Parts: sequence; structure tokens; C-alpha cells
Amino acid sequence: MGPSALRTAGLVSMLSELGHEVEDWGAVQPAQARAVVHGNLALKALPEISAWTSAIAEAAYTASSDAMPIFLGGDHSISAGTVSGVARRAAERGRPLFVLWLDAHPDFHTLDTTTSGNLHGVPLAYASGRPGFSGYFPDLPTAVDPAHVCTMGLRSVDPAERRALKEAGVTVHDMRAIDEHGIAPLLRAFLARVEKENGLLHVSLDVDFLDPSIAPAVGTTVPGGATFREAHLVMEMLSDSGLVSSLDLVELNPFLDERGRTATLMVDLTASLMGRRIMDRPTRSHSGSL
Ligand code: B3U
Ligand code: MN
Ligand code: MN
Repeated sequence: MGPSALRTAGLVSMLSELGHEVEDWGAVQPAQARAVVHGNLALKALPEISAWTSAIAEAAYTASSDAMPIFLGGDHSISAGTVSGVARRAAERGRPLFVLWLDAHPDFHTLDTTTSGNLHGVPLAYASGRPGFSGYFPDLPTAVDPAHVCTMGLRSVDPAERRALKEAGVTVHDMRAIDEHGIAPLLRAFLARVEKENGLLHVSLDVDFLDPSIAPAVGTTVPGGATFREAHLVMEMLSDSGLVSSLDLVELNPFLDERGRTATLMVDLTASLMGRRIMDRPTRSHSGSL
């Protein structure tokens, strides 16, 4: 229902009005699921999600050949496919792929460490080549270097994830860091790295990055999330950078929404990322004269 709600909230017409040429590719069809059995009996829908991951990775690879794909979820497990698909494309182009993960959670569990068994908790670990996926998820053509991953907005991290994030060297800007430093300098530093290394940038926006008071339509609300203004600022800075090459909009559950306000906010945030401005000049995101 998430993709339908984003379409109903005007995603396509908004993009067209901003001057972008849009092709709606509709729904990806999953590959045939095959029996996959894992020792962690908590895992939910492993054969289905594994099959979806290969179909989504293929679609992401194809769509990123000469366009900027926007992937609509659905569960954040789709990003196992989207990130691995665009990583394969980036590698082919000889460009490093960077990932900005905007989420209350790092989604950095392996199949062995998740206790909830919810596979929306594993996509970043899979795409960055953490061990234990082989034989259960599709073979990864190209892993994202964890040193190229930046998570922002974290406020719910399981102990196994905390250890793995440190060990892998993922950049973590949790809510405390955002409160202490402000979101702009943290993002600016990451974007400077992407630019310096001539990278491509995949942005994965989980609805629960946002504070539940402005974005109630998600199954896993966590208090203390990004504000309306922080979220728009992030999107505007990403837009100014010109570095974003693909985007996920995930975890929207319209069943939990209030008159479509979360879907509308996700579309408006996408508009900021795709060029909408308050005034008809780019927001100054660097120090200099005002
Ligand atoms: N880390 C917990 C909670 C969670 C992760 N992603 C979401 N929730 N949306 C887990 O279940 O893996
Ligand atoms: Mn997530
Ligand atoms: Mn989340």
C-alpha cells in the first residue's frame, strides 16, 4: 500500500512539475521463491524476501543505467535489492557508491543476529557485505564499502548492531550527535567526502527517520526523530550537492496515516531533494556571505 499512497499523494505530478521526465515502472515482480531454511527460526518470510531481493536488484541495476531511480516501499527489506543493484552499476562505472541511511534504526543485523526476525532489520548489513547471507540471499555482485556508509537519525540500535557498526567502520550520526552539532555540518562533511572521491550517492529514507508527531504512518515509530525543518534541510542540501543518484522511500504504512499527511510529507521531502525551493535560488549550505 505504501507505493500506492505515494502515487496518490502526487509523487509523479510533483516530479513533472519540477521539470523532470518521469517513467513509472509500476511494481517489480518477485522471482520464484525457493525453499531456504536457516538455523535462526525467528526469520520471517526468508524465501520470499530472498526472491524479492534478486528481482529488485535486477530492476535497480537496469533503472540506474541512465536515470535516477526512486524506489517505493514497502518494507525496508527492499533496500537489500535496491542498494546491491545500484552498487553493481556504480562498480561498472568505476565510481564508488556511498550510502546515506536516514532511519531511526541502522538495519545492520545479519540473519544470525536478528532476534525479531524482521528482515527490514538486515538490508544495510547485506548490501555492505556482512557475513552470513551467502546461500540465503542472492550472491552480492559488489558490496558497498562500510566506510562509505553514513547513518543519520539513529535512536534505536540493538547491541549486536552497535558492535557491528563499530567493527565495520560505518559513520553514525545518531540523534545525540544531531542535537549537539546540528544536522547541517554533519551532512556537509559527508557530502564533501562523496564529492572528493567522485562518488555516486544512494539515499535511503525510512519514514521513521522523522519524528512520529509529523510522520505517524510507520509500524516502528520511535520518539525523538528528525523535525520537519531538519528533514527538509537535509533534502535541500542533498539537492544542492547534485550527488544523489538513487533514492528509496520506504516503510510508509498508509493504514496508520492521518488523512495522508505522512505520504504528503514524504512527497514534499522528495520535492526538496528534486529541486523545489522556498525562493528561486539555491539555499546557501556553506559558510560565506549571506
Ligand atoms: N532492530 C530491530 C528494530 C527495527 C529495525 N528496523 C526496524 N525496526 N524498522 C529489529 O527488529 O531488527
Ligand atoms: Mn529502516
Ligand atoms: Mn527504521
